[in-house]
Amino acid sequence: MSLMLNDLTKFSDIVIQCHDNPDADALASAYALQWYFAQKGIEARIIYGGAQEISKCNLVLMTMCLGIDAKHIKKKLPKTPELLVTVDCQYGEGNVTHFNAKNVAVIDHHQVRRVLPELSEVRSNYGSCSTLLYELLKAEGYDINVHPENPDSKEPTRLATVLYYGLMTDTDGFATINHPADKDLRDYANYSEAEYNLLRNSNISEEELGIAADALKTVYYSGDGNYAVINAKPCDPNLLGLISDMLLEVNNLNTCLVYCIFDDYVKYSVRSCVKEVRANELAGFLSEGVGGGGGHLVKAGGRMEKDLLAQKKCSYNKKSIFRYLTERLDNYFAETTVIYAGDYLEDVSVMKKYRKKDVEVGYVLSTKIAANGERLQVRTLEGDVDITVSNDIYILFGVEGEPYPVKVDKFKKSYKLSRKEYQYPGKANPSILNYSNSKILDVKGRIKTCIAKGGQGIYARQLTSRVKIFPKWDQNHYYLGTPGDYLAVRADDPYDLYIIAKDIFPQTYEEI
Ligand SMILES: [Mn+2]
Repeated sequence: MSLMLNDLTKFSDIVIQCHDNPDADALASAYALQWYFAQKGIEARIIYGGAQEISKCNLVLMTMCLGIDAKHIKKKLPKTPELLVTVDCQYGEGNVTHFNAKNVAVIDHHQVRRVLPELSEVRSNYGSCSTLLYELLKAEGYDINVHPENPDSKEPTRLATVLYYGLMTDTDGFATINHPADKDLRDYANYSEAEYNLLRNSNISEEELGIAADALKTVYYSGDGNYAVINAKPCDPNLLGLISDMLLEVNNLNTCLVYCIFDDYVKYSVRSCVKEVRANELAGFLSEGVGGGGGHLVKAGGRMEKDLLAQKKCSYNKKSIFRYLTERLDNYFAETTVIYAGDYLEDVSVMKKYRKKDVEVGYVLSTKIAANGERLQVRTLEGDVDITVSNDIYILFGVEGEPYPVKVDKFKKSYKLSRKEYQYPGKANPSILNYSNSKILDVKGRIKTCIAKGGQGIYARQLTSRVKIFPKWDQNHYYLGTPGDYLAVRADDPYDLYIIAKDIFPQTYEEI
């Protein structure tokens, strides 16, 4: 799965679809793709579905003043297009209204959540889809700063302005940028300052300013100082985000929630500025069983459905919803233990001792799969961990193929090598991302077999509440354990604590 824009030009009847309630990044990406097709003499239409027509002022401005012609389709497309390309979203997702198409392509920068069509390009660690369009255009030899009809002109281009604005809005005003491609677009785009400033300062309407002002007067601060909550009047999700951004600025406040109640659902926005609370994890926790939530480390959001709240005996009124959310937040903070490995000792005298079964697992030395010094993101079962490739770091693959980074001394102490050929248990490669090229590494063929030595064993106990462990090798990201998972302490190093997932533990360990 990967595509060049060129692959799409064999079609002539093309529709570009933004997600429902399009945001600036979706519109910008659609515009850039339409621009590309126009260079190839193909007229593509931009559409979006969903209940609502674009109403946010900056987006209206984008469509009116910058001439982005996006059609709101209320029912069906008049005719089935040969090709439908979703931008800033994936075909089949909940917020992407279904339209029939003979062929489908996906261009997106969110997490991959479903089987993608053959024609797909998803770069999940890009800050915006605009960045991806910039990269795809570059790959076709197009310079976003050049006017095709007047290559000598140094005037800013509309394309550069739109992409720059799309990136800005999706990265919290460039604050959350970390991918090099995002930085490239930010630094390279020759955007029109006049148009950009107008867009940037047309974020909310007078009415929305009023909603925000009213909302800010009704802050509830939790007694223990852990969080603050605001119930705003029904408003655009972007405004929710804006209110929560402002709320988080309060000193001594590290986590906050802003929500509004619609007829059938509650929409909320979560912010956190401390490493002990991942906003996306908290957003998911709040809606567990009643909806869904997610996002990024600092900014996240979600929704809770009215009918599912009813099943949890939460009446659908202001008071009950407020109580539901604050109880959930109180639980989250009260029942979560944060452990910083290195300065924490668990009382192992009350824990049972286990040894590793003679299970065969896989290993690879990190320098065999990437260049020395490169940064990798290893997606373990308990969270993403960043490592720097070196001869010191091995990656282990557990019984279900799940990757774990491990230091050389620990590896040599705990595992013996085997000549047996390794069979990776999963279908796709484990998720190990190389930051330098944003690609998932192809490691399956390079993994060798090793056998866990019983070693000194571990002490373990099953968790009854949430635990977050900052391991010794990554002080910025925690491993999350939820009830049922196991907290393990190495018998020969009481400072080495980690989490073992509940399904993995019985397969890998036996009591001694
Ligand atoms: Mn986006």
